[in-house]
Amino acid sequence: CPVEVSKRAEEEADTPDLEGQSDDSSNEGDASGDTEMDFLRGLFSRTLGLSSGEKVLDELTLDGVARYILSGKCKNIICMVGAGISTSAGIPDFRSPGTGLYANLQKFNLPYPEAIFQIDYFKKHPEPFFALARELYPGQFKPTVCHYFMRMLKDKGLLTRCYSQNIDTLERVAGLEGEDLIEAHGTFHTSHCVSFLCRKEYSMDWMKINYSHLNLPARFFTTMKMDFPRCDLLIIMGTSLQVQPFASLVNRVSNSCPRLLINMEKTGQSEFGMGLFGFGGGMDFDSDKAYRDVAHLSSCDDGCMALAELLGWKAELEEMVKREHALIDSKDAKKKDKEATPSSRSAGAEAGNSDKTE
Ligand code: CNA
Repeated sequence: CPVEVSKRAEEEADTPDLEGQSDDSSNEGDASGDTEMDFLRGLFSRTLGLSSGEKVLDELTLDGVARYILSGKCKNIICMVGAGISTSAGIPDFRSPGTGLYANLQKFNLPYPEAIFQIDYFKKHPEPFFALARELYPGQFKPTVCHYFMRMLKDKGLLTRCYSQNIDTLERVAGLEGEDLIEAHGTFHTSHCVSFLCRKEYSMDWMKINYSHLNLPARFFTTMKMDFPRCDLLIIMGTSLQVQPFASLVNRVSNSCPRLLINMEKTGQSEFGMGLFGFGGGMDFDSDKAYRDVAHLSSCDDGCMALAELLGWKAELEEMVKREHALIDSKDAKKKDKEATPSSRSAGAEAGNSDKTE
C-alpha cells in the first residue's frame, strides 16, 4: 500500500522484491543496474551538495519552460500527477482544506482518515470504501483541461509517460493508453480479488472497483528505471507529494532535468533528514542555489492552458476539450436513450400482446 512519510525508508527497501514480481524485469535488470548506479551517484552528490546539474532553463518561469520545449531539445516529458488534476472535474482530492476527502469523512466514523484506503481496515469494514467508491465511480466525470494537455503532449510525440496516483481513469478517458500510463495506486479500470490465494482479475464492468491500492504495480518499478534517467522535463501536477514511494520519483531524473510544478501550493520541497534516508533533497524553487525547479502556482487547468498558450497550442487545446466533451455528452445521451428504450419497447410489446389477447 502506498504509504505516508513515516514508512518511506521501509518502502524503498522493499523495492527489489516488488521488482522481482514483474514479468519483464529480467530484460530490464541489466540496464537498470547502470541507471541505479547513476541514480545513487546523483543522489549522493546532490545530498552532499557536491554538484548541481547544468542550468537548462534560461529562466525559472513558465515562459522559460515553454522556450525550452520549443527549442526542440526537450523530447521526453514525464508527467507526475495526483488528485488535484481531477478536482475541477468534480472529484475531491484528499488534503485540500475544507473540500478534500479527509476533511469530509466524519460520516464514515473512521479511526483515522487514511483507514478508508487500508486493506486491513477494509477487510473488517468494507462499507466506507464502497460508499466512497460509488461517489468517485468513473463514468460520471469528464477529463479536465489538464488531462487533455497531457493527451496533446502524447499526440505531439513528447510524452514519455504519465505517472498517476489517481484511480478515476480520467487519463484513459482523455485518450492516454495503457502504455502511456502508470496507474501507481491502482485504477477502477481493473479489479482483483483481495484473497492472497485468488487474486483473480475482474473487469471494470464486472466489479466496478479496484484494489491494487494493495501494492504498487510491478510495472511501476521497471518503467521508472527506464523513463526517469532519460527525462528532459518533469511536469508535476495536482499532488501534495506526500505518498511514498511515488513522491521520491522527483529525485530520479538527472541533475540537469528541469522540473515544473503546477499546483495550488508548493510541494515536494526537502524535509529535514529526508536526504539522509535516501530520498534526495526534493524540489528547490527559492534558494540561492535554485537552478532548475519552477513552481507555477495556479489551478492545473489554468497552468496547462497558460503553458499551451506560450507554446502556441491554446486554440488546439481548447478545440480538443470542446470536441471530446461533446463526444462524451453524446455518448451519455445515447446510453440514456438505450436504457430508456428497452422498457418502453417491453411496455409496447406488453401492450401489443394484450391487444392480441384481446
Ligand atoms: P492530495 O494529497 O489530496 O493533494 C492534492 C494536491 O493538489 C494538493 O497539493 C492541492 O493543493 C492540489 N490541488 C487541488 N486541486 C487543485 C487544482 N484544481 N489545481 C492545482 N492543484 C490542486 O492528493 P495526492 O494525489 O497528492 O495524494 C495521493 C493519493 C490521492 C493517491 O493515493 C490517490 O489514489 C488519492 N486520490 C485520488 C483521487 C482520484 O483518483 N481523483 C481522488 C482523491 C484521492
